[in-house]
Amino acid sequence: MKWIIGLVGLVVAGGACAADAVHYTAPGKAAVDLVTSALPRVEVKAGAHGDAPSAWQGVNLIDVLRAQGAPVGTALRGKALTDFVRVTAADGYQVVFSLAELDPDFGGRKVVLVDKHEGKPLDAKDGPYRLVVPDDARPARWIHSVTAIELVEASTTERQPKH
Ligand SMILES: Nc1nc2c(c(=O)[nH]1)N[C@H]1C(S)=C(S)[C@@H](COP(=O)(O)O)O[C@H]1N2
Ligand SMILES: [Mo]
Repeated sequence: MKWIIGLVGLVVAGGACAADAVHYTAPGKAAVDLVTSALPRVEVKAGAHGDAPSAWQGVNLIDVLRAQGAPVGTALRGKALTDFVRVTAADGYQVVFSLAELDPDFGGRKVVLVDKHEGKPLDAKDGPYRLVVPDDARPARWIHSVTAIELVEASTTERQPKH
C-alpha cells in the first residue's frame, strides 16, 4: 500500500514538468512544457569541430518563440530589443541569444532545436533536445540536453521608443 501512495505522489509531483520536456518561461506568462509537433520541421547540415557536415532535424528556435507569443517581426521594437533567450541544460550549462539575433527581420541567425541526427533520435548523452547553430564558428552554443528555454527582458531604463 505504501509504495502505491509513494508512486501516486511521484506522479503528482512530476506532473508539473514532464521528464523529457523542455520547460518554457516568459515574463508574465505561466510556464509551459514545449510542444513543437505543430511547427514546421527543418533540416540543417552542419558539423562541429571541423567534422564532416551531417544532417540534423528539428524546429527553428525562432518558430518556437513566435508560437509562444514572443515579440518577433514587427513586434520586436522598443524595449523588446533588449529581450534575450537563455537556454539551460541538464548539467547546468547555459547559453544566450538575443531575440533580435534570431529574428529574420534582424540578425536572422539560424538556430535549430533538434531532436534527431541523421533521422535518429539523439542519444541519451545529448538528447532528447539540443541546439545546432551552424553559422557559429565554435560549437559552444550547440547546447545539448536542453531542459529550459527562457525569454528574458533585459531593459534597464524607462526610455520609451521613438519609433
Ligand atoms: N549541456 C551542455 N552542452 C554543451 C556543452 C556542455 O558542457 N554542456 N559544451 C559545449 C561545447 S563547449 C561544445 S564545443 C559542444 C561540443 O559538442 P559535441 O559534444 O557534440 O562535440 O557542446 C556544447 N554544448
Ligand atoms: Mo567547446
